[in-house]
Amino acid sequence: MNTPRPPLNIGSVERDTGLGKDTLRAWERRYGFPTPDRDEHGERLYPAEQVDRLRLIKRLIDLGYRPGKLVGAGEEELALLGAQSMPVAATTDGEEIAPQKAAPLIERVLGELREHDLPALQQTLSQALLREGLQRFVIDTVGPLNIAVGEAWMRGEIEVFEEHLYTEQITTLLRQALAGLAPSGQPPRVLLTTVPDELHTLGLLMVQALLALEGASCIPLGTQLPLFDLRQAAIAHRADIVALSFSAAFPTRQLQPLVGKLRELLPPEVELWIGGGGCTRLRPLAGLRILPTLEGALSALEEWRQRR
Ligand code: B12
Repeated sequence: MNTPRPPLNIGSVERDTGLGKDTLRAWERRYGFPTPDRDEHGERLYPAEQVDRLRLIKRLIDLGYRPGKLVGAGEEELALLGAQSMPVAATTDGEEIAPQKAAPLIERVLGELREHDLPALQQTLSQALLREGLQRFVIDTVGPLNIAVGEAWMRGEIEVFEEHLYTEQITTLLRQALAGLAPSGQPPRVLLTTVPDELHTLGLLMVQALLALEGASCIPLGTQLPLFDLRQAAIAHRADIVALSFSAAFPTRQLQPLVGKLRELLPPEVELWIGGGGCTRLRPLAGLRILPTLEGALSALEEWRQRR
């Protein structure tokens, strides 16, 4: 059974939903939603259900809906728009797979997470990896699973600790698979990391698995590497490519200036590849390759090899 979720203050709601404090206050005045409670100091406290609704509204705004229409929409209308906008993943051959094709496995994994059945979860995931092979597992299974786990968390159907357990299991499994691949020593040399404030690691690990399988030499540097250290690392490792992941949670305001600054810092011959849910908000820039999908990383690798 789910335990009651605590209310959040305005700063936490801003971080969680990506909606700025000014926007939250303006909507309250203009549309009469959200309707936060107040703590003993008079500060706003947002009930978890309102935060769920705000998260959904933000996602729909990112998809191009107008705030005014969404904030005032009824529960049913919003739920319908939300269901219609559920992300759909694609297989390597472009066929849609989520939620239909991956659905039984997704249901099983979510069930095992909710039941806290770790051995069963480990078995389900490692069997899927062995059955499908690393490339298809990463693209066809882990991709849709991430989305489903994220959606379940957003709807309050799984707890934060259950989401963490999922991430740890996938991380362990992908690291084990990577450890089994002999280092190729072949170009390109790809340095993988995230910038400060970007905590999501799975995207990087997924890309690493795909590139390593194709014989690229991957240099994983974990998350949150400051930009100057990134430049130093690229030079020290003689990287051909710096590959970064930005999740959809990364603040839009920071994205473009930060990427521009990094591009200036990196030696011009080092390619900059950026992927993840956040990268679709980036504007094109000379010397920058925007790769919203995992398949994009495979094509970009092939092109890099043809160019050299
Ligand atoms: C696990 C998880 C976490 C974990 C991460 C732990 C870890 N070690 O990674 C923790 C708990 C830390 C976390 C925190 C947060 N999270 Co989170 N998280 C997730 C979850 C469930 C899945 C994993 C993930 O890493 N996804 C990111 C990658 C794998 O997916 P992607 O960005 O879409 O990228 C795809 C491709 O673009 C490609 N790709 C990714 N990187 C790259 C790089 C290259 C070079 C290439 C070629 C391709 C590529 O790979 C993916 C293919 O599937 C996602 C759900 C989801 N849909 O992914 C939410 C999700 C990303 N998180 C979300 C949110 C809101 C947050 C928080 C703000 C929540 C909070 N209250 O604090 C914080 C932000 C933390 C921060 N500062 O970064 C939202 C973002 C929504 C939005 N529009 O803003 C999501 C989408 C969940 C949701 N449905 O609402 N999260």
